[in-house]
Amino acid sequence: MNRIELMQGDITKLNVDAIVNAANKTLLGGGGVDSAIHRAAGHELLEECKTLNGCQTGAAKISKGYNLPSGFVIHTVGPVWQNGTNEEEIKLRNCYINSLELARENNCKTIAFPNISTGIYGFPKHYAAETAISAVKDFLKNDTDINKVYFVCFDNENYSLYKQLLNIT
Ligand code: AR6
Repeated sequence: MNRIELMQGDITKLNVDAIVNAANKTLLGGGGVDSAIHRAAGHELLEECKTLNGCQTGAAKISKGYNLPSGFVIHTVGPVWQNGTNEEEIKLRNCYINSLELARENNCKTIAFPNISTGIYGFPKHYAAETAISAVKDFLKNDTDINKVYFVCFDNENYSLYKQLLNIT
C-alpha cells in the first residue's frame, strides 16, 4: 500500500486525524495557511494555542481541531530561508519528523502536511519538496502505525514539483 498521497487544495477542508500548521514561534496565528487554519477552526484554537508557550523552529506542538473536520492540529515552525546559511534543511526535516512523532503519540493514523516554509518563509520550493519527501519516507520506513500521509499543495508550482518527485503521472 502506498502510504504517501498527493493532493491539491485547501488543507482546512480535509477529514484526516491531524492537519499540520506552518506556524511561527508564537503559535498565536499569522498569515498564509496559519490564518486559514485559525479562521476555519474558530477562536477556541487561539485560546488553546495561548497555553502552549510557543514553539521552537523545527519542533511541533499539538492542539485540538475545534471546528475543523480534522481532530487535531499539529503546529510546527519551519525555518525562515537564509540562503542556506542557518541549517534550514535540517530544521525543515525536523518539522516533518517531529510532527509525525507527535501524530503517532496521539494515535493519529492519517496526517496532512502543507508545504512548510515555502510561502512567507521563502524556502526554495524544489529543495523544500525534496527535503519533505525524504523526511516522510525515512520516517515511514521505521513506522507501522501511520496509515496515510497527505502532501497538500495549494499552489500549482508545488503541486507539479511533488508530482514529479513522487513519480505521479
Ligand atoms: N491549504 C494548504 N496550503 C496552503 C493554504 C491552505 N489553505 N494556504 C496557503 N498554503 P505559508 P510559511 C500554502 O506562508 O512559508 C504565517 O504567517 C502556501 O501556498 O503559509 O511556513 C505563519 O504564522 C505555501 O506553499 O507558511 C508564519 O509567520 C505553504 O502553504 C509564516 O507564515 C506555506 O506557506 C510561516 O511561513
